[in-house]
Amino acid sequence: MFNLSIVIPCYNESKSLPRLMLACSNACKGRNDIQFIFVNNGSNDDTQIVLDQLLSQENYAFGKSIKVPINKGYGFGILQGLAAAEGKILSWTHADLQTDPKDVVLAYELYKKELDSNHCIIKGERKGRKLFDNIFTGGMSLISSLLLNQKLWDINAQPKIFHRDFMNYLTKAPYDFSLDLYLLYVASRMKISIHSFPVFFSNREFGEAKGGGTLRGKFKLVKRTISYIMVLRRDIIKGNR
Ligand SMILES: Nc1nc2c(ncn2[C@@H]2O[C@H](COP(=O)(O)OP(=O)(O)OP(=O)(O)O)[C@@H](O)[C@H]2O)c(=O)[nH]1
Ligand SMILES: [Mg+2]
Repeated sequence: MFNLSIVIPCYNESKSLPRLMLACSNACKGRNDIQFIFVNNGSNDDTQIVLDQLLSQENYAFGKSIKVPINKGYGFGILQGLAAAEGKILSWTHADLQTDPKDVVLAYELYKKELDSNHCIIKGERKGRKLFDNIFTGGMSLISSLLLNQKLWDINAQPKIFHRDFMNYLTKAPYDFSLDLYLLYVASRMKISIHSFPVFFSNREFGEAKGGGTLRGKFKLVKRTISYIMVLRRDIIKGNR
């Protein structure tokens, strides 16, 4: 069994993959307790071809790929990757080279230090971003915290890392970008401690920014996040979550 599984959802990331794979290889150099799972999340570019080609190389034996035939959202892809993960500790991060896969290994070391029970979550806190992006994130964190009555900060920062037992509590995980919020919300409601550590976050180099990177993306993210928070709030009232 691996100690750590790192799930990396890939949606139309064929251009990022060669450098990502190299970065993953550097991140786990000299150890054999780490497994990488690359999820081709229903891409319509050459992601699968590039993944197959890279993973057939001997020096990338730390990784395996799984394929979601039709894209059903970011969260769905991650959940499929987590279901295929064999590690005791599970995690996810992004494929677009905005965060270094080394951060996950660092998070794992922090996790082991923090851990006196099975229950804690380690997450990144993004540094090196533009002022506007920081203000946006601050605003979203504040709104989410107030509406959900939990202290939540830099929700979409990567990576996220937690014990595999925690999966038992993620029974109503959403299939879209709200998965990061859901994980932190469930942990926070259960009084599981969430520790942040600084991660450097750079600009997207290849491919198209599909999430919160553009103004349009930000608008969609706010709309979706608020409507998802309302779903969570309704469930709190009903006592379901
Ligand atoms: N948008 C999107 N990304 C996905 C999906 N599945 C996996 N991903 C991956 O999720 C990661 C984050 O997506 P991005 O589009 O970069 O979102 P973001 O980092 O919030 O925003 P940007 O600043 O626009 O890059 C990337 O590694 C994507 O390849 C999906 O269904 N939609
Ligand atoms: Mg990104």
